[in-house]
Amino acid sequence: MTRKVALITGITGQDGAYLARFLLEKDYIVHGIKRRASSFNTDRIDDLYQDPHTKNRNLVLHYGDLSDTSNLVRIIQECQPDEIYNLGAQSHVAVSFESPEYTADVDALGALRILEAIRILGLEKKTRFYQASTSELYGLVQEIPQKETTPFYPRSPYAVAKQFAFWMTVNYREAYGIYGCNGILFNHESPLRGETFVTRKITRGLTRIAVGLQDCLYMGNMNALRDWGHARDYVEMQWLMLQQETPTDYVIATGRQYSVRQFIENSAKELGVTIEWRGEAEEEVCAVVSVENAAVTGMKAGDIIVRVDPRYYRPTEVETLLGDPSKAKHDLGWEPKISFEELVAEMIREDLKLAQRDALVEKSGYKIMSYHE
Ligand code: NDP
Ligand code: GDR
Repeated sequence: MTRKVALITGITGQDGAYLARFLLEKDYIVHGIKRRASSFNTDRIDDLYQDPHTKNRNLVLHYGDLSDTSNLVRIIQECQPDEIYNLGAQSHVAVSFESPEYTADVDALGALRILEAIRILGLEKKTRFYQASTSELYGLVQEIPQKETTPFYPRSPYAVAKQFAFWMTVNYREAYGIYGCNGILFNHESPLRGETFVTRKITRGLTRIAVGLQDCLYMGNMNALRDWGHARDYVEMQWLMLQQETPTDYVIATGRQYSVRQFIENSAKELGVTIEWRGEAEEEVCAVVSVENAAVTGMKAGDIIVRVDPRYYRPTEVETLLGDPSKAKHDLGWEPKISFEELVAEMIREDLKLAQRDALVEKSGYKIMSYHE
């Protein structure tokens, strides 16, 4: 039997790394697009890397960019993929307010460029297309919980760009018969999550405080509510969507919701520390250690370990998101396997290892650069 070929844009990101692993285990030949950078940027997939001199490679990386049409056409022509997973994006909502035009170019037009490449190359019947759509489309929510039929109300340049890509995928499906699907994924996290997204910022920050590398963690809107799942569960669904007879769009979520504050509380609990919230006005809210753990030397009773910094507020915020994944369960038998508690525990465990390593390096007299964003 001939092996299936997949092309992943955004292979160096969180989902790209989990999806590449998943597809390689299913015996796919995986091609990925990585951006040229002035230093190595493939940490998340370094364990999968195969030297270009290896014969019959299963994983092939191509330099490219979603803003570069001719590059995308050439790569797609070269690898003739059975499946394209468009995961590449400027994916940070707050950053999209600072770089709206770039975000639109990559997140909106990037998807269109791939869909057009499929058409130009006459691959409409061969190549299936997955678009990484998002719960951010619901923005100012019109219905709780959100499902496939809930109206969109995007609240950031990121979400507006993703809405364009969503409808382009639907339009190319209807107009040209391309097998295209949108996965409307709610937030999903893991130890590979980018350091500036809220969950990873919390697990990284608290573990660094725990080992004495930093004093306090500065946060934005801690009342925001999210439906957080694990990336490992969600990439399985991305693949499943492309294996059906008829293409359609799916909400992928857990159906459970927590606040940013609860994420902080659970993370502290994983470290064996209890916190108490103080402060009335939103900007004065802070988390104080109430029960310490002798093994956690950087957190003593009475220490303020979390404060608010309004610089992390967004011009328009998405206050609450809660997904209804019933359609995915009904049609594809998909259910998330990893719980919120397990997710937090895994992220704390992995970040604690990194913090302990960094503390050791600092103790040996070397400076570790630490960014707080
Ligand atoms: P990441 O930010 O971790 O990864 C984004 C990937 O896109 C990286 O490989 C990045 O490359 C690449 N990329 C960025 N700009 C370009 C560009 N101009 N051209 C080509 N590639 C580019 O995101 P996630 O893995 O978390 O998310 C994957 C996709 O799913 C994204 O499209 C995101 O918007 C969407 N999504 C994510 C959700 C989540 O909760 N994680 C939920 C819903 C949707 P580099 O490594 O060089 O930066
Ligand atoms: P989000 O994720 O915007 O939902 O987009 P993020 O983790 O950045 O924010 C979640 C919520 O936490 C609040 N928040 C903070 N966020 C960050 N990053 N930093 C802070 O200090 C902070 N304090 C509070 C935010 O205001 C927000 O309400 C993610 C991305 O992965 C998108 O690409 C994806 O489409 C959506 O999830 C679903």
